Amino acid sequence: MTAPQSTVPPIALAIAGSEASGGAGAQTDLKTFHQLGVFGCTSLTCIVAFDPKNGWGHRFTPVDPQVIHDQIEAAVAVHQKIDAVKIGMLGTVPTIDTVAAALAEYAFPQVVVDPVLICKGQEPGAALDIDNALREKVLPFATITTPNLFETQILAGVDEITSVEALKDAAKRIHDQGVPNVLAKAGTLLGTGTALDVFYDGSTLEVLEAPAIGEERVSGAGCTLAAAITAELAKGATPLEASVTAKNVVVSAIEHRMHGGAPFDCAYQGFYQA
Ligand code: PXL
Repeated sequence: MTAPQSTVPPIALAIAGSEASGGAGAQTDLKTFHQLGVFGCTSLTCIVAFDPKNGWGHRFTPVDPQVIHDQIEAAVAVHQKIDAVKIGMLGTVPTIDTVAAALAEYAFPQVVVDPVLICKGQEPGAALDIDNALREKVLPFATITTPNLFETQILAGVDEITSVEALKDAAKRIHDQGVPNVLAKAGTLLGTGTALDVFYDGSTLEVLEAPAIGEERVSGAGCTLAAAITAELAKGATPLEASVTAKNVVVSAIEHRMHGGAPFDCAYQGFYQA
């Protein structure tokens, strides 16, 4: 018996870290891809396990760079065609070098770079090296990057951003470094009463706003946003269309967040409906 012919979904690859609770990282990426009708595959860059006995710090274990490359090679070889790639947490300079080399080797058509600069539990001394390596080696491959407010300041090289105008200026500065599309995310941090992000593609500058839901940070919101953009790009949306849809996905994922024993909640994508 032959398998029924069905519509073949687009395919997205997350090059990202595992976060064991399933609230963030590659687990979030896969759930978001699936919810949006996209087949997900992964290359894990590191394993993060929160430490409940030590302030929920991040126990961080990098994956061997060769193994990261092997996973990308395997995903490409199996599927032949990857429609879009999401880059999440990389975490070390050797990982950044390996991923940058793979991006050059495979020339993926769409690359979403979520510039996760450093996570709790890593050596603060490594942060600057990681920032610089990410900017110099991975950002040049980005179709779009999705920095949060802190990452926007670092990538744009500006002082603290406290206004929408300053956020727009920072998004332009990142674009001017050669990134075609920038979604600079302030979330609720500019005190607008909304979750506010700025999209810039060199000509269109859009302020995207969504209702702010609660004051608490929700783990996985940033991962969900970037993964949803990746899925929408894989389906053929423009970067602006993908960003608008992705914000709606995040609103739903925060509305349906999971409460547990940690001092933060986890985004859940499973109730999103287009
Ligand atoms: O949300 C940022 C993030 C991305 N990737 C991994 C993480 C986290 C935050 O905890 O653990 C693997």
